[in-house]
This record gives sequence, structure tokens and C-alpha cells, in this order.
Amino acid sequence: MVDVLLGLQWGDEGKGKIVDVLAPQYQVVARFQGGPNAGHTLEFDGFKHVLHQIPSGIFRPDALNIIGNGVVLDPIVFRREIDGLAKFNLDLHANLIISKKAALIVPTHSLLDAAYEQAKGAAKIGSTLRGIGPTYQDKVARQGLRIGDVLSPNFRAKYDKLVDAHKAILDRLNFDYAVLAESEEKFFSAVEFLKTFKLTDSEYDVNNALQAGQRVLAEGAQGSLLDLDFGSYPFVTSSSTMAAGACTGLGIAPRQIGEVYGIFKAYCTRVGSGPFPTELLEETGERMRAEGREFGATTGRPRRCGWLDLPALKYAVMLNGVTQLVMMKADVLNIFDTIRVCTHYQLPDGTITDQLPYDLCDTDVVPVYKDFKGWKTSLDGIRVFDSMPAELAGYVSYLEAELNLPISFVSTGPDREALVHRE
Ligand code: 2SA
Ligand code: MG
Repeated sequence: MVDVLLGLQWGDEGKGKIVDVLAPQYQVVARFQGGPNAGHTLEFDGFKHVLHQIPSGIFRPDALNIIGNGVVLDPIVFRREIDGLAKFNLDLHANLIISKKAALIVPTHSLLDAAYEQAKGAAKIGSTLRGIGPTYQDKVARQGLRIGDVLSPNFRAKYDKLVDAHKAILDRLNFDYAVLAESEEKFFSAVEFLKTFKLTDSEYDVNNALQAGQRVLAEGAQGSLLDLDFGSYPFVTSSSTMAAGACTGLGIAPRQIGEVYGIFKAYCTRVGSGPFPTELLEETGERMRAEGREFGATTGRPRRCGWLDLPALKYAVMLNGVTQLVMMKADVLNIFDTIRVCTHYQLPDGTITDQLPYDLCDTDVVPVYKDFKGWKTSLDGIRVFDSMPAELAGYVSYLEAELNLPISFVSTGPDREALVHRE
């Protein structure tokens, strides 16, 4: 079976940590969408490491890691990531496979990302400027390059054709691309480096592993509320971040999906523009940001912070068919006297609902809150559910009842070990 692990909010739920914890149970860990926009942070043995394109199973020596066809891969970032892993003495050429069908990010994709954002002005998406949108755009327009193209004797000609088309757009948008020459040099050298890795039709690798009875973990990036179809469009990323995306992004049949782990933070964050009904714009939000170290793992941008949003969480649970929940960063709420949860939205006509309106961007919803007494104590060293402060246990039980699902893990700190597992 393939188990899927994904974020139920706007990304940065702490997926990297949970993949790393669950990885020993899996022989294969695979990424199925997104690319260098992701930042999956793992902390263990005093190390803190951020992964962008490489699956979070990479630190487990027995796991095979697959970068699936649904991913957009930047060779320059890939090389930097591999170099960053050198100190861990991993056999990356043996433990990592890249799909030939994954989309190739070329340097002009990041320039186009910046040019489009600049052209949008105040309405910008707040993209990570890693070229994600333009690369998926080329894929959908059936003109993009794929990883397998780097093996073709005509690669340079294919590249030039695509980049000429990009330059025409950049010219039209009056966007200066003088930096391109330098990036191209790095790019072609990084492409040679990429060619030393196993580039395969990875849908065969995944399905052969399944045939052989191996367990596969599909690792989502970003979050459900950034999904291209169901997120707060247009303030979304350009891929399918849902459980369904694991099927198309890896080449597996829907009936192979087993558990769906839904990861959420005990509160909410969002980086980039777009609606965020429970956002805290005053001091409480700033305390949350400082306490939770809420800064983008890829761009360093401060993340917007707010209380937990149940209507949004219920929506994500429904769309993904979540079977188990994982609540992250409970310890960040240690400092608050009162902890709030948005249970419903009040619409402009006064209606109270727990459904998401068609367009959160154009509908001013007012969150309806339920207040909980804070636990105001450290969660250090707590490893079993029964040792949790009563207020936290109450918070967890309330959410389980509302979401009609078990919360299997509660994370109480950044480290691999700081985790309460509920059997
Ligand atoms: P893009 O670059 O086209 O995918 O941006 C579109 C929107 O998606 C958001 N997005 C993210 N949100 C949270 N975390 C992400 N990864 C990094 C992290 C982000 C960072 O782990 O912290 O470091 O800033 C991520 N990637 C994309 C993005 O903010 C836009 O709203
Ligand atoms: Mg992240």
C-alpha cells in the first residue's frame, strides 16, 4: 500500500519531521508534487536540516527516495541540496531516484516568476520566486522540458527553443534578464551533475516496489489550502497538493492508497498573499511568530499567524480522505492564557456556517471563536498522552470529536524525539 502524508493548512505544518519519524516503517519515500518552493525541516542529533526537493526519507539509510513525475525539479537547487548533505555520509547515488517525467526548471522560469509577480503589483501571489508556476505552466501548455530531456543529444536545441520563447515574454514585460548568462553556466554544470544520478521511469520503480510487498510513503509539499483546485485561488501554488495528487504525481492507482496522514499545526500560518480569516494582526500574532519561529524555510519570509481554523481544516480532511491526524507545534501555544479555535464563519448576510465560501478572497467572513483555557506549562519530556496537561488533552479531544478522526501524534517540540504517540 501507499500511505500519503500531507499538510492540511497552508504548508509548513511540520511534514518533514513526521515523514522522518514514520520513514523506518517504509521502504520507499516519494515526493509527488511541488519542487524547490518546499522547505521541509528536520531536526535530530542537534542538527537542523532543510530539504527542498529531496524526500525526507533521505536520512534513513534503508529507504529508497523517489522524486516523482509530478515534481518540478531545479538542477541548481538539487546540486546545492546534495552538497549540503555531504556531511551526513549518505549513499545518495544508491538511495535516490528521479523520474525522467518530472518537469525541468530552467533559469528563465524563476525570472518569469518574478516578472509575472512584478506585473501583478499589489495583487501579487507572494510566490517563492522559484519558478514553480511558470514551469507547471509550460508542462500544461505541452511545451516544457522534462528531466529525461537532459539525456537527449538534442537537449541544447530543446533548451534554446524554450528559452527563446521565455525571452520574448520577458522582453514584452520589460523585465531585465542580464543575470541569465551567469545562471545558465551554473545550470548546465548542474545538469551534468544531475546526470550522474539514477534518472528512471519511476512509475515502474514505485509499482515494482508495491508488487514486491514494500511499503511506500508519499510525502506532500505545501498544503491543502494551497491546492490549485481547492485552495484560495488564485493565491495557491500550481500543483495538486491533495491525496489525489499522489496518484498522478507518482503513477499509482487510487486503490493502492492506504492511510492518509493529515498534518496540521495547533494554530495556523500562511506565507504569501491571500485570504486568512483567523489571522492575528496584532501582538498575539507576533508572539506566536516568535515562539513558533515562523519564518519561511525556503525564503526566510515571516509567516502570517492566526488561530486554528476548523471550517478550513474540515474541508481539507474531507477532500483528502484523511484517516489519521497529526497535530504539530502544540508547545508554541504554551505561552497563551487563552487559546481560540474558529468553529464557524459568519458571512456578510449574517449566516453562520462551517463551510468554505466559493471565494474567500471576495467574501469577508468573520470567524466565530470558541475559547479554551491555556495550559501555560512546558511540554518538555512528555511522551505519553496521559502525561499531557489536562487543558491540552481537552483541546486534543475536542478537535478529535469535531473532525471525527483520531489524532495519532501530538508534536511537543522541533526534535525528532519530542512527540507524543497515541496508540
Ligand atoms: P509558489 O512559489 O508558486 O509555489 O507560491 C505560490 C503560493 O504558495 C505558497 N507556498 C508556500 N507556503 C508555505 N510554505 C512553502 N514552502 C516554504 C517553507 C516557503 C518559504 O517551507 O517555508 O520559505 O517562504 C510554500 N511554497 C509555496 C507561496 O507562499 C504562495 O502563497
Ligand atoms: Mg515548509
